[in-house]
Amino acid sequence: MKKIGIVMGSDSDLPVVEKAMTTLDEYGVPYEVHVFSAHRTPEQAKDFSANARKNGFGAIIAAAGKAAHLAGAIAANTTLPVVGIPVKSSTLDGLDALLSTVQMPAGIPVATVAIDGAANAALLCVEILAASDDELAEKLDSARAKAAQTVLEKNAKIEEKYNK
Ligand code: RP5
Repeated sequence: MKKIGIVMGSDSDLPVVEKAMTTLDEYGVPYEVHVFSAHRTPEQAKDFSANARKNGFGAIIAAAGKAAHLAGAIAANTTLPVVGIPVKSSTLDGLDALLSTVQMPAGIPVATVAIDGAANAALLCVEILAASDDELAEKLDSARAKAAQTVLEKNAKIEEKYNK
């Protein structure tokens, strides 16, 4: 199975990024984690993304806050799918990172999830791999069915309590 690359702009992003790791663990998807900054260590960020395909990666998650150009900088050097996580690490509550990550000009896509949306970033990567992996697709289907069942049970309790 291909690996997922997880890149964050600073170790201060780790508490958010950890949710992506635990989600990938749940699906048995291998990953590597790195701190590469688009502005502090741009050469390392470039080397990683430029060599990611030949190094066995299938998609890359890039998490950054503030003027968050990491996901775009990673995407500039690879045609692997790049999923951006805008991190809430500023006085602007992550809106700065959201706009910086989501507003990529045409030609260099970054699939941007919600502010701090690390679980969905990981799930999107699992779905990307599952496009050519039936076993992984079955795991996704079964997780969706389980989540639906949970909501149905909650609904039943609420209906029983309030609908006389
Ligand atoms: C961004 O600046 C990082 O992704 C982080 O979210 C933010 C703050 O970084 P630190 O100053 O905490 O290293 O580059």
